[in-house]
Amino acid sequence: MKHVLSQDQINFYKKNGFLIVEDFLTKEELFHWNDVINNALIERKGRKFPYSEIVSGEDDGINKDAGYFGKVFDQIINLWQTSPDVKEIITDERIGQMAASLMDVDAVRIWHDQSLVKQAWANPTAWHVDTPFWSFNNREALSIWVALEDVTIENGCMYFMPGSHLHTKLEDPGISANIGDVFDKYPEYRFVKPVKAELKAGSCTFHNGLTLHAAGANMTTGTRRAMTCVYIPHDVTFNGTKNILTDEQMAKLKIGDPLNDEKQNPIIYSKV
Ligand SMILES: O=C(O)CCC(=O)C(=O)O
Ligand SMILES: [Fe+2]
Repeated sequence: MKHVLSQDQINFYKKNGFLIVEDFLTKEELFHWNDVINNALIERKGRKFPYSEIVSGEDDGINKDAGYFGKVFDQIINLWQTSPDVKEIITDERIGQMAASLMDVDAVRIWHDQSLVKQAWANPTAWHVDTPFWSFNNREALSIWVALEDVTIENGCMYFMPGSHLHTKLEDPGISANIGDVFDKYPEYRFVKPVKAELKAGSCTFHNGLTLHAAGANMTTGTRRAMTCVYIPHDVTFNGTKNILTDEQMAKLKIGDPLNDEKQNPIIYSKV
């Protein structure tokens, strides 16, 4: 694993809100990640969360664009909680250290992981920011996005709006089927050229949750498989948003409480 980031890479990330790390995983590591993630996915049988029977895509019906989002990607969340092997790769202290240096914090918690598979002819992922979906207000929280197979323009690579993390807001701008709707909220980016992130299998990106990003449609007969995980500063506090929290956790939490449940959001890296 290429886990040491140079100062140039950190500076690039801070300025642009994303970073591409080529050949992040070795061939052997990539093989192992694919193996354990595939097994974990088989075991989950399509259930979106570890603790509920909702099948990925089926909760889509409540949305005005019913049917559309279920065909953007299969989203399976917190595989680390149902697979010890996925836990080992996704809570790797070295990834935590990379996240800490990009976020400029002393300690890092996992928020949630997710497997994102665009099936053949999947719809594009509309332009959006991530942070407004999460249960805390924080401008540093980020995601790693690891390509488990070659990711190209044809099968739905990601795109980033450089520098947008410095200007977007924590309030929810929503997401809809129209890929460009978010630019009604951020018109200053409507005509900015995005950076595309085609990745060889085993390469990865990091992106700040406030960076405007999107992904293309899958115009191939194959899949586009990625493993992603959100990492957060260790000391974020609850803002009232449910996101991936369980009903039991929601019942206990008050706005302003620390999100420090070691079962749900363990610390995976600490400087001291
Ligand atoms: O994989 C995709 O299509 C989108 C991923 C994404 O939005 C994210 O990781 O935050
Ligand atoms: Fe996103």
